[in-house]
Amino acid sequence: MKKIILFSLLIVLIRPVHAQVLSQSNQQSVRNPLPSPYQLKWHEKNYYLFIHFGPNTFTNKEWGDGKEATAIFNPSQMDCDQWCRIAKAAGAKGIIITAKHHDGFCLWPSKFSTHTVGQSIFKRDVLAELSAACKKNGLLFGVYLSPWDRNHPDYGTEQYNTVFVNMLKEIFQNYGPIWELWWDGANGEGPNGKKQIYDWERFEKTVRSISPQTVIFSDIGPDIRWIGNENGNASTTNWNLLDTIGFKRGIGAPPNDTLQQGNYRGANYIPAEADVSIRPGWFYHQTENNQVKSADDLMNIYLNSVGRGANLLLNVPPDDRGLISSYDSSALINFFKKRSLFDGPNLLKNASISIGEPDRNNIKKPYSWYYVLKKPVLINGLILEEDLKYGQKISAVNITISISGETKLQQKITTVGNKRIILFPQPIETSEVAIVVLESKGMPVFKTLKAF
Ligand code: FUL
Repeated sequence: MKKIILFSLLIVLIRPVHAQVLSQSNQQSVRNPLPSPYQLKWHEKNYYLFIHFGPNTFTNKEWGDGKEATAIFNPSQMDCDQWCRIAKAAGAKGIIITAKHHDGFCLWPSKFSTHTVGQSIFKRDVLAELSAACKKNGLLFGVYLSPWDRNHPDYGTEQYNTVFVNMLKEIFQNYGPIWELWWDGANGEGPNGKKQIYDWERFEKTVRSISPQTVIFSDIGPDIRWIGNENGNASTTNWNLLDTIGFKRGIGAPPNDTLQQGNYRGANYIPAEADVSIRPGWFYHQTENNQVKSADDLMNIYLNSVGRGANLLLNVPPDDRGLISSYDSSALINFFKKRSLFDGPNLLKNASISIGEPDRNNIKKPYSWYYVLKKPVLINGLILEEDLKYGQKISAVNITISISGETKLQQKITTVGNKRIILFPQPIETSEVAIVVLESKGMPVFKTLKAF
């Protein structure tokens, strides 16, 4: 026993505390899919904005039928830089815009449709302006392109697959780099009453050949999956793995609770993104100005998404002037201020730490991290992060917060994944923190163990 503690202390002395890598002797035995380098980078982004903007902004609808006159789309003061400045001030890492929603209206002057900004009196190229503003403000730029199109005359025929491929080419060749592509699952009838059989393989190949670094979202991936609801809630157990055999993009995904939790033994690495709107609708409606979510609501959503290992895609729709309204921006900024709680120094930084790990004589002994602080401190909670380049492994952790040996809080959690934020009901005076990994697919590797 003494030997293990001495050995662990030695490890602690020679390694930085944030890279809690234990010995390589107990490597994972279970097959565990790993993320691609692009998925790993995507995990780091945590939180970014969604922009729903188009004819619906002017017609007060959520789903346009594709028959809207192009003259409808005419924002009087559109300023993509304003969207980006607000996103940046609110700590968001990027913006994903509805380049084309189900009504088929293209926010860029596509050569493959007659229902675009090019035919409108507005004339300006919204994609070009947003892509430039994102670059200028150091934000990532992403595109939502609805496969369902209620305007295009070719919809419902094989020719439409070529139209969609051509649109993808236009966007990826002219407006890149594009960080995330969003394929909506909604799939209804086109103007001629027909449904489309999508050529997903061809769509994916088109994107990969021009922009291999883009991560592609749809209900079931290939790179990012939907969280199974539109409230921004991940499950407390959230695996970045998913079985997709037997399911097809756009026409059949696993049940929503499976999307929320992922699959423990899933065959593919497809982490979840939680999308939710700051307002009841996805598009701007003046009547919803008083229903903008408060900073407290947004904080709860953040804890239930980012705090459970998913990424958060928060929709903030510009109004009919083409600006984000002050109702939304002030909620976003207050939300940002609240999140500063997590950004302070790691209160465990100066603690002495001992790490336990199974040995040959006792393989049932759990991996554990014990922190003892020299002086008691008030802590609000903990942030745990797995180093996902080794795969997601942890499935049960016991956390004990004590002062001079007296337990103040004990909590059992399941998965950790990209990030697990545990916010205590109130700050706790603490001198010891014990993190015991009860179940893991092989050796757990933490990137972060932080008290805030
Ligand atoms: C859904 C769409 O039908 C909504 O209009 C919205 O775009 C949402 C993000 O996805 O499937």
